[in-house]
Amino acid sequence: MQFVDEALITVAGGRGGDGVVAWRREKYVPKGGPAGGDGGRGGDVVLEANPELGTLIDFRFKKHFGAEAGRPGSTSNKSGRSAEDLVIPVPLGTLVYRLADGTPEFFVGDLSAARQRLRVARGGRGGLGNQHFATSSRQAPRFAEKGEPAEAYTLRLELKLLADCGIIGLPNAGKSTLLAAVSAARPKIADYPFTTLEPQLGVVRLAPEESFVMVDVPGLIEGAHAGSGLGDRFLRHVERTRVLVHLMDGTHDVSDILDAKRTVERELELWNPALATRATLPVITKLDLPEAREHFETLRSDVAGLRGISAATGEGVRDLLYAVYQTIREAPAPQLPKVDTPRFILTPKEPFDIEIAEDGAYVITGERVERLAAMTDFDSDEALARFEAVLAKIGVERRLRELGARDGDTVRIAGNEFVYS
Ligand SMILES: Nc1nc2c(ncn2[C@@H]2O[C@H](COP(=O)(O)OP(=O)(O)OP(=O)(O)O)[C@@H](O)[C@H]2O)c(=O)[nH]1
Ligand SMILES: [Mg+2]
Repeated sequence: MQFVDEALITVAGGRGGDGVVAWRREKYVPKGGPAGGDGGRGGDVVLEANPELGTLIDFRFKKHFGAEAGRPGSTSNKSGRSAEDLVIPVPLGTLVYRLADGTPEFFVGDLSAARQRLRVARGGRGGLGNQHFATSSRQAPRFAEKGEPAEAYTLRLELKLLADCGIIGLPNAGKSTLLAAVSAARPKIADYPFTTLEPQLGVVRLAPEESFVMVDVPGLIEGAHAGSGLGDRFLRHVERTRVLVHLMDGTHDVSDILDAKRTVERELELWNPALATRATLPVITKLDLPEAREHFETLRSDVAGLRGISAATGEGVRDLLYAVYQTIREAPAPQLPKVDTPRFILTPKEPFDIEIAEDGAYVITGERVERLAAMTDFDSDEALARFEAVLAKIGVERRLRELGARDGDTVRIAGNEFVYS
């Protein structure tokens, strides 16, 4: 069983609806003023944490998600309808990263609370209708703005599976042996301490609808909370469980067993005081060995709720699993450590860049100019004039001159070619 579930998906917001060119119609007025409505907003793509989902497996089959575009505006200054957001359910605990060629991935957010939402791609805003472009010198603008292109990203989703039950105890207590006996997990088992180096997950199935996830962590030793034996790396997995099974090696002397129990309890509490009150089932292991059975009989009167099991013969194991299952159903969900979800960060507006291509053309790139180009209807001379006016205003014109552009040179922006003049 995989510990981390992953998926790559693409998300695209909906493009904004186009603004339109229209004129007011009034009685006795041959042609009224501009009355073209604005386009509607394109939909955002939003992830929503759904506690009923357990894996990211659905994303193996559906990987591409696009929100609807906004509708174009219409006459009489009527705006187009905005599109609904596209809401994609993901399991609780999903981490979201954004990928981009050649740059490290960017952490977008963590969906750690039920129904929490995270916007992962913004829809485009609607283009403005011609009503907005009237000025005293241009009373009849015959152009409108096109809808804004939307954001589109490739995301990596990562799900850290949450275990319901943690198996804890000193090294060599028999934790991995128990996990292997009750699940399909195949952790390494050996007669020496620190056999297990990474947490191992297994799904325990009691009946078709009754299952839980168990995590077997490396043995806890004194100082684990401060990092000894890599304790700090796996104690956080234990932290998220609803019930703990505390295994004690029955072959040890009675006084050593009690010492071990206190050591483990202290380490848990030092790591997180909430663990001191977590439901815990104390269990003596290796009951098939005579000395273990003897120690178990002695300890029963001292340790409340003590159970005995043998993972080798299966004795007591079924009862233990049902007790674990019952406790999980009754236990409250553990308080997860709070993760601050960063607010959605918009792609920064970069200033434009001008490069001279091999054929001598000036190639202008940059989010703002490319967006402006995408929203301009180049079939309209007036729209083109406005486009040039904006370029001049943000300094593109001056920079071209500085670079030596002359009349007749080619200028390229986002796939459109212009003649410099
Ligand atoms: N006789 C007997 N031996 C057992 C039983 N459970 C575990 N063992 C043995 O105890 C030794 C340690 O078992 P593991 O399951 O590797 O112990 P662990 O707690 O996972 O150990 P670490 O990963 O090192 O912390 C192995 O030699 C097992 O075969 C049992 O029920 N009966
Ligand atoms: Mg182990």
